[in-house]
Amino acid sequence: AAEKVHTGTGTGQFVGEVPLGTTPSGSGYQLTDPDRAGHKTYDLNQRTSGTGTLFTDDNDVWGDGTPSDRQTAGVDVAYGAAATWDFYKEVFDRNGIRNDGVAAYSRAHYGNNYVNAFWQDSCFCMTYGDGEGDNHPLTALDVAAHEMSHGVTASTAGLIYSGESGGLNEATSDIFAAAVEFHENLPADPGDYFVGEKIDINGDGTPLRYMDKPSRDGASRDYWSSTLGNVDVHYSSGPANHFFYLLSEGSGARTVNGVDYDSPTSDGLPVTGVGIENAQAIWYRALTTYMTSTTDYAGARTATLSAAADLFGAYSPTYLAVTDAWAGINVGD
Ligand code: ASN
Ligand code: ZN
Repeated sequence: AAEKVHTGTGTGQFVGEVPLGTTPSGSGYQLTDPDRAGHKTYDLNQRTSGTGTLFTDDNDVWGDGTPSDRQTAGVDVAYGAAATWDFYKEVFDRNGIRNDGVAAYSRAHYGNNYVNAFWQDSCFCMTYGDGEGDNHPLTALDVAAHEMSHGVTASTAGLIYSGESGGLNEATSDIFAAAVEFHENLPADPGDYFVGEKIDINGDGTPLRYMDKPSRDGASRDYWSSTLGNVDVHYSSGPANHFFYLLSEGSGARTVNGVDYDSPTSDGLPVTGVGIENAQAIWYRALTTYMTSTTDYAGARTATLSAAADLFGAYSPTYLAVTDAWAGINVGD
């Protein structure tokens, strides 16, 4: 990632010690990021509406890495928003969620024991709960990137949040969550093909979702089938997440960034990976140029093939890898 202009330093629960964009205010500072269109981070103070209060600090040293310090969650989510902003800007020259240069805003400490995080187009904002026991907050980097990417999908393809298009909508958020994490590659949270591995939502150290073999979570589908559209969108995302993993890294056993994966294919045929940077470029172009609100898995295949043809040439090795990765999840041949 490019060097970030900043004035503050924070310690999050998940990001570790990081620079933060802050703004002098009175005798102190506020958590308003001058380098990302003034993105603001608020403390909802356990409320469930409004914006609560903007995080402020007197010496520009934020959080202590524990959930008992209210600023800690602010550090994690402010950094997550900044990393996501930087990813879209640096990698795709996208200027904010809607590509209009306008910052969203973030709200931490929503409700009591609230075990979720969510994006809303209506406020152009994202919101984070403190999790079970108010100390497993939903504030990790991949969660932030997942939520903000719902805003990108809403302002581009507009994939309807049910049926196969809903699974593709969810997968798009998981795909860019992984991509942001790899792009940032923080020592405290290196890139991986898991979603939510830091927040320990299951209480046993397992991630929320696995992209190499989505059924590892006990509910997600690995492969497309004609009943996929009847499945919850967080599980019908599985085959598209699996497609993205296969296209990035290829099938079979592999260690990436220190993590072991073993990715099967529905047809038993091998897939050769093209790297996450090429795979994310294909998915982004497909999302922003070819997919529509009703795109299904078959449509996503043709959208990514059109994108791969634009970026790498029709019938190029990368284009053919896209074909193989879809075949690997039982879409096309
Ligand atoms: N955190 C969830 C998600 O982004 C919220 C939801 O169900 N939409 O998928
Ligand atoms: Zn989602």
